[in-house]
Amino acid sequence: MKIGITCYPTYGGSGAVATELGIGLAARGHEVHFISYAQPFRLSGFRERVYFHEVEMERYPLFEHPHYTLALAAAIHDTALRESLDLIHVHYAIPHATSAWIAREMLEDNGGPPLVTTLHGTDVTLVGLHPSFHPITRFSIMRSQGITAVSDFLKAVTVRDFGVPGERIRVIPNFVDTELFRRGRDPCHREVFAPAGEKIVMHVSNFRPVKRVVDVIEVFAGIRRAVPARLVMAGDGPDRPRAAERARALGVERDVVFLGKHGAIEELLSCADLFLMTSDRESFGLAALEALSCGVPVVGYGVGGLPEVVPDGEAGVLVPVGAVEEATAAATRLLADPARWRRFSDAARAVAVERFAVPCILPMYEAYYESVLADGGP
Ligand code: GMT
Repeated sequence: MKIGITCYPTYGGSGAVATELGIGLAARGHEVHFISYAQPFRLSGFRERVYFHEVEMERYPLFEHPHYTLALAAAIHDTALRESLDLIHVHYAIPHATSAWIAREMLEDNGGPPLVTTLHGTDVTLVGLHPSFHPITRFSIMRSQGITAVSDFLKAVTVRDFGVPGERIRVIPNFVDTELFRRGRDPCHREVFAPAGEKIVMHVSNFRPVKRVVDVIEVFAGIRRAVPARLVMAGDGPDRPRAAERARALGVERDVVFLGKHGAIEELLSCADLFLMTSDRESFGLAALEALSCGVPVVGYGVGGLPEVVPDGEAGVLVPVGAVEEATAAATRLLADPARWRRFSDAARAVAVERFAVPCILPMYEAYYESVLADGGP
């Protein structure tokens, strides 16, 4: 199959999943064409059957705001024609599903390759809900020949808030490369982050308000009072200064490392002892899954699709949003009890390998593509 994939190329779960999917499909013999404004951050090195098409943005003084949605539509249209794509798969509805719809309309008699839209999270739970975006988001989702959601939670929200019939949405969970994300990798940076044998607590995100990174700092400060530990904060975004300020106010700034954006998260997760995810909404929680795959138990808020990923009380502990003290107690108990930690760590790895590994999920996408190609959808 020749598949066009559009995603955000920047640091974030939807771009990571789209890229890993493309790489995995190419490894299974498909031809994959990424179409975006920059090379996706996890797409490095040469890979057979993988191509990247950069969206050209013409600058013109009249355009105070560049027309990315149109430029992307033109690029999808052009790639579909030149490469004879069989299928277009866009990740994150806004504006990708709209651009792809325009591209299909431009193709003769609307007979372009079918469009599959994967809903990831705030395209449905936040941005898409805004009154100015809701109608066009709904329209673009409904005009897709295939619709997937990354969790049962996200499917239910899409049905409830957008009126999309449930039978039109297929849940295909995110996945993880369990060979890459595993414990005991070399290099392992434990010595660098925890030279005195401290426990390593980690958080990875884009530091947007939904991630509540200040809560991460507060939980860590509580852990730090009971267990020698260091916190590694990977990623960047608008709330980083607030998190740094909170760390200073709580007197733990010397034990918190702000790494900024990092391209090889697996090298860090492979030697972490605990992962914190304190988002107030999370349709899936890919970073948590990557932690589980490295045998790292997750403590976080039990919102959205996260409970579908992290079995509460087995591979992690999930508490209500804002329950900083409960999260602190759960995290401290895990880090202070080696036998309990080992049980949780083994369970974490098992969840990733048995339910979310590439061989479990990739064939679901292939089968779904086949069904969309066969009859325009399941
Ligand atoms: O929706 C977003 O906020 C962005 C998106 C991303 O690109 O990082 O995150 C969403 O998609 C990820 C991949 O499917 C999920 O793991 C995240 O849970 C989800 N984010 C939210 O729901 C807040």
